[in-house]
Amino acid sequence: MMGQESSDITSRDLKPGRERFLAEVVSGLRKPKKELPSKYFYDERGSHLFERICALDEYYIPRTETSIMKAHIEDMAELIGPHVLLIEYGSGNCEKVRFLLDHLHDPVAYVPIDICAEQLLYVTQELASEYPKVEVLPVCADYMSSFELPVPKRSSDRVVVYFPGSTIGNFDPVPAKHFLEHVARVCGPNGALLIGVDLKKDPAVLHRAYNDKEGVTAAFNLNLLQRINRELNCDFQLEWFQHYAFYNPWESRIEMHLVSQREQTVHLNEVTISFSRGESMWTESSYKFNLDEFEQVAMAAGFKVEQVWMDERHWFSVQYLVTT
Ligand code: AVI
Repeated sequence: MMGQESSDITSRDLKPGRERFLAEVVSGLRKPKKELPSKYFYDERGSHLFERICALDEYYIPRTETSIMKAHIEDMAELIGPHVLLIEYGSGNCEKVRFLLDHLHDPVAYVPIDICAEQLLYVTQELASEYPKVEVLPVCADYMSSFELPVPKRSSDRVVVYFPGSTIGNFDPVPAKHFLEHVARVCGPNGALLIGVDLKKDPAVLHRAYNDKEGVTAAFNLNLLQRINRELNCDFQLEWFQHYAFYNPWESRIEMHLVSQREQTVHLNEVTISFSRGESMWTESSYKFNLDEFEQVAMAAGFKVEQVWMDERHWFSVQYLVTT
């Protein structure tokens, strides 16, 4: 079978530029409680490290989500229906969507949206030749910003957004609501969202998942500083910062930090930032939900929860939401 030529793929590069990256980093480091934006984890090395995290024994999310998808894919495909335009936010290596595409009924087009341009282009070219009947229209963007969706050649019956992996947990509550409102608008009146949502569980399980023995999560966290050094002309000394992740049960979230091991100063272009010993930069939150809490969030954003599938231990859920 002939695949689509790579030149057929319209990749729209709308990712944030260097100026915005610098502005976000400087403003985060000037806050009384320093923070760095987690969306910048995913440069080429960060994306590879994240793939390694996904293969770790301790990091239960991909395994559990896949088992739920395998057990219920026929029901999911039935609910989604034929001739859909499928959009995936944060498509990464596009591994998970293959399984969905294999079971959907004649999907019209697939729009992967990701911030990592290198990976997006390479992966979607492969995907386009594997699925010659599905028009693949990649968009390189920070998905919190608004952008125009590409229009497929064939018309679709409905727009369905796929958002696996519980990436929704990486948003704070207000941005999470805004993001889901944005998704509801993109889906339109007859639209739907198939979303992975990580659930509350024994904090010891959560702690292990973000503090793996091999130190891959630590390397992923520290890679953010390496990226800032390289792209923003900065001089973070990586050996003077330590990965620190813990579950905060009052806020229902894993917090990832990088903690300064000594008093030090760091230079970012003309800006100087001082750190005291033990001072932290907050790099990521990963919220965990119970079903009622997530339903409230979904309803506030204009969705109705139509179906929830879970694993036996109730560690993770895949949910099918429709626009109201
Ligand atoms: C992408 N996201 C859902 C991951 C999570 O579990 O919050 C990112 C991650 N950070 C550390 N390990 C994995």
